[in-house]
Amino acid sequence: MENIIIEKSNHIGIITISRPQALNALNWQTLRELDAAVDAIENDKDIYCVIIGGAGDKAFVAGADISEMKDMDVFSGSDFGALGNWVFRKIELLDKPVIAAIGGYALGGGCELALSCDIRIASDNAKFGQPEVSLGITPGFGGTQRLARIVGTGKAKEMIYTGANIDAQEALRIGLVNKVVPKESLNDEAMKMAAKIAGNAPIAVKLCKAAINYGMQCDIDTALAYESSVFGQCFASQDQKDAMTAFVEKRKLEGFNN
Ligand code: CO8
Repeated sequence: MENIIIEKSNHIGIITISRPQALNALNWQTLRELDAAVDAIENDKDIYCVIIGGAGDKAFVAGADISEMKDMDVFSGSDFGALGNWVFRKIELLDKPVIAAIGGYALGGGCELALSCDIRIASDNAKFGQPEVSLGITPGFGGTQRLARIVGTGKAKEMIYTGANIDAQEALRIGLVNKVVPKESLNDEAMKMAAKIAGNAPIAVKLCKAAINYGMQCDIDTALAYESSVFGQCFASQDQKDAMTAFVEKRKLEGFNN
């Protein structure tokens, strides 16, 4: 891969989008590589939590690649939008939590990539925006849908209609990000949170993600029935046996084995 770096450390998978010459903008190639990277992470059962970041401290991702989009027509534009939506939905549905570590600009497709992750940690120099209408297009990688679900329709419409950027503190205030940290400690903070998640029972964490995602799309009774079913499934896992036995025997559990 040319524009994506995959690393692994202590059950944490790290995907870095690295096209510094274009502030990590997503072109066809990068989206295809990201798709393959997500597949690789999904297939690695030794990875329990994932971090997605951008190379350098200036940008997470400065959007979809404008120089490639400039000459697209209705067909290639639709295909490009569909590829982005395919990859971001795959991230959203990945069977392990994904943390976006957002250092610098997260604009257009970059903001949309962050929105498809479970948790967003921003550096204090981060800037978020959906500037598509200033370029004659709509958000095309899920922005009109996920932004409204995360920050509410009023704020989402303001950001999308004005195309104006907001800073990290405003993103925190409206619930777009979970946490803002000094830019020097962004990677450490993301690793710390990922390690905390990866230290919990992987099957339970995976089922929590599935239950929250599924429940947000259906009525409360269906959602609660789904929660009961995943709760029940946990009792088939060795993790549950080990963790509860350790608690009752007042000893520290050394780790989960699934
Ligand atoms: N695409 C391509 N190249 C980019 C992009 C981008 N999105 N962003 C930055 N670059 C390139 C610049 O062209 C420049 O290249 P070069 O050095 O060769 O001139 C290099 O990165 C550095 O950028 P700047 O010199 O502009 O750096 P500044 O610090 O002056 O500005 C900004 C940083 C403010 C981030 C500025 O680069 C900018 O405004 N970038 C564009 C941001 C943007 O509008 N993003 C949204 C794009 S639209 C989108 O994402 C739609 C997603 C859905 C698509 C669905 C398709 C159907």
